[in-house]
Amino acid sequence: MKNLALIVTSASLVAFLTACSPPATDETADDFVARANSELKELRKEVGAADWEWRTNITEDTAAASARANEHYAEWHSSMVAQSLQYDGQELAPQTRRALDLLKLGTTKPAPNDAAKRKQLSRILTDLASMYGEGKYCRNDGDCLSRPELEDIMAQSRDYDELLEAWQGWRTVSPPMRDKYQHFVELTNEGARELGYSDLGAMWRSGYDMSDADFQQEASRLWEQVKPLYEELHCHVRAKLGDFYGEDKVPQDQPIPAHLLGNMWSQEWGFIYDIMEPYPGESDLDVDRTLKTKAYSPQEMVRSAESFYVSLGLPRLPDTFWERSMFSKPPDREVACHASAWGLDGGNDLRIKMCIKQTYDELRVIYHELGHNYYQGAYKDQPPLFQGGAHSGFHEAIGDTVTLSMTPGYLFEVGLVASAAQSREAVINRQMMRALDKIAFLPFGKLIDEWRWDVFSGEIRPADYNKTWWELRTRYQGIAPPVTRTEADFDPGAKYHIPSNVSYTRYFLARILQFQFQRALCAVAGHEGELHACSLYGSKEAGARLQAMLEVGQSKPWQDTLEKLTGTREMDASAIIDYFAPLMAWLREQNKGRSCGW
Ligand code: X8Z
Ligand code: ZN
Repeated sequence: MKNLALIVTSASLVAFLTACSPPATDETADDFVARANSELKELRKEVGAADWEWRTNITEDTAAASARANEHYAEWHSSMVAQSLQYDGQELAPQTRRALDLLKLGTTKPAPNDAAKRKQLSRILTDLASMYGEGKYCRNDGDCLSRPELEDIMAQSRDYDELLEAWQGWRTVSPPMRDKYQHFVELTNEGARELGYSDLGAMWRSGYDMSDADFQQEASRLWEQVKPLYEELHCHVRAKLGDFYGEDKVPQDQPIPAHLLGNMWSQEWGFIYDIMEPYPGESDLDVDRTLKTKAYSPQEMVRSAESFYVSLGLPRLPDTFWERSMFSKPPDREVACHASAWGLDGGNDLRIKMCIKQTYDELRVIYHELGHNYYQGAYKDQPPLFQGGAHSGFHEAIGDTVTLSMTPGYLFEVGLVASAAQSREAVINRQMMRALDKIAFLPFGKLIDEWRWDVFSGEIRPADYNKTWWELRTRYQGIAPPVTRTEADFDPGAKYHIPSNVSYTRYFLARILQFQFQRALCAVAGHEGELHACSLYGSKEAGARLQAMLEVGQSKPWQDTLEKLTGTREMDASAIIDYFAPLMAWLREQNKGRSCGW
């Protein structure tokens, strides 16, 4: 049935587009691509500037200006894709064909080719993102808490009821998004169909240099590879939470209550390390304390991340980065605090936008964001259509790869911890801290788009948005909402990437790829011994190899780029499995006699 739908859709696409597109000109495909590149360059400047203004100062006016700029882009995009159809069926150089394919994929929110609908879509998207960015939970006494404040409670409180209030409180932000989200799905699906895709999910999945079916199979294969790691971690964490909160609160044969994992979305669990620490006091991993006692400013934290990249032989960030980035939450205006990296003006104007807090977790987010910036800076000489990650997972994986080098030895060397214990116990502690972020995240990273793909395909009906969300959360993550949820709630909307329409499989792939990259780069750096002990800090050889990959951008299929770095054309979880081998052996010991699963 699916195939038939596709054929019908592309037939109607041709009919629709040939009716709307300007007559074929004698512009060659190469000339057309050159024009697309030069127009794209200008348009990206316009959209980037408007979006930056809005995300760093959310007002009615800045939202309207961003909506207008995005609408303008959508109009250009529809028209260019229509014009590009004249080259279908022509024999073209592979790079020209690739550029045309990427042009078609040049939006994550395809608008219908109808001015009124385009305007509507653009406005809905800014409304949704503004609602998230401005979201607050107001108590009855009139006291209001922003998302970063609520996240602090989730991370620090160990009081069951206080955690529950913060968890529920943040989810009061999203029910008003529900109707808008449903409308967004209808409009973007219409846009995707006009471009020849069966729905928006199919369009997103087509950006991976393989067929849709193969891509879905790849993602499932990778999940099956890493699932045993997650199951061991889940089992142990549930047992320890049962000890801490009582087995009446955390029943040992049930999913874990979602508000006890130290994170608003239960996606990364590093903040409950204190409850999980395998060998208390065995190693100094308290970077938070150093950041506070040494009074690191946000700028200094960013400088410290930059110096890692510089140690690899990568360039310093430009002055404009330091002048124009937003490092802290301004007191006088609403901003979107969710961290992001910007490569404005074709990568010549790099910036980050964050509300940096003085924690190790945030330091790692800074490394992550700078990974995006170094990628953007490295591919800036590619034509605009090739300025992107080899695939979106590559873009997310660069900064994370670098964080894998923050070994105890590195942290000690740069003065962020007082000692670098090397005992077996210290290794297990360290691995536990890492696993609570890296392994805990895997099912979450996988399920978000599974929900969205089914929403876009119509498999999930709007009347079941919340129910299906929790079904997936429970099935994949083994967690459950701590209070009854109904369709009066819209819990997907309480996660940034849903109202902001950022695809999420990228993060799942990145969690696996970063270990593959690390293994390859550690070999280049001459590291011997266990993978978890490798730090690339100071390795110019590894840096040169990394830079060579970054410069290619999106100009080649990702398989080529991966092969050049790692010698293999397949994404593969064996590196993450190797990396965590010591902890897995330890967890299996701990879990003996426990009944795992949910
Ligand atoms: O959104 C992000 C980055 C910006 S690309 C801060 N991440 C995902 C999330 O926060 O949900 C990084 C890890 C996963
Ligand atoms: Zn990112």
